[in-house]
Amino acid sequence: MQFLFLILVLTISISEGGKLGRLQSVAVSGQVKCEGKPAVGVRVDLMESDNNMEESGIIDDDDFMSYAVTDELGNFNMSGSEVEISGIEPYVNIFHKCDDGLSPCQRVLRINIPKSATIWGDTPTELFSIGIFELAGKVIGERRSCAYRNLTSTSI
Ligand SMILES: [Ca+2]
Ligand SMILES: [Ca+2]
Repeated sequence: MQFLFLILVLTISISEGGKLGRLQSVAVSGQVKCEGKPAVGVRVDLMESDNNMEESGIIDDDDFMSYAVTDELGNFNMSGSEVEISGIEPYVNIFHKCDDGLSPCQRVLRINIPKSATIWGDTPTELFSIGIFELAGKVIGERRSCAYRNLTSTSI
């Protein structure tokens, strides 16, 4: 009987997008500034970590869920979902050139989103806000990336 139950659970789980686990989702918003002015045209990726203690790609590539580009006020707002057995661990990567001079590529600022902001299912019921974030100051552990360097000309 327990075995049959297990088969049933696995069948239901696998049917959701071909990945093992259950669909979960998250919604996030925020406003980014550069030296007090709205940071316009900044790319923000909503990711799901599969490398809790390491950089993405060491164990497995983190999952890309969604992205947004900040509007004329520096605001972004997006939601995303991912199938996973355990709870999802969402974060945003903000790719920007604020206070970066002529350095190649872009600064990448990572902000983790708390698990309390995630929900089972495909429709987030609450919006997690990172608030207003000033990009100029360096944050310990920030990286650089050339993934979206073509956006640089239209970004700050
Ligand atoms: Ca994960
Ligand atoms: Ca994952």
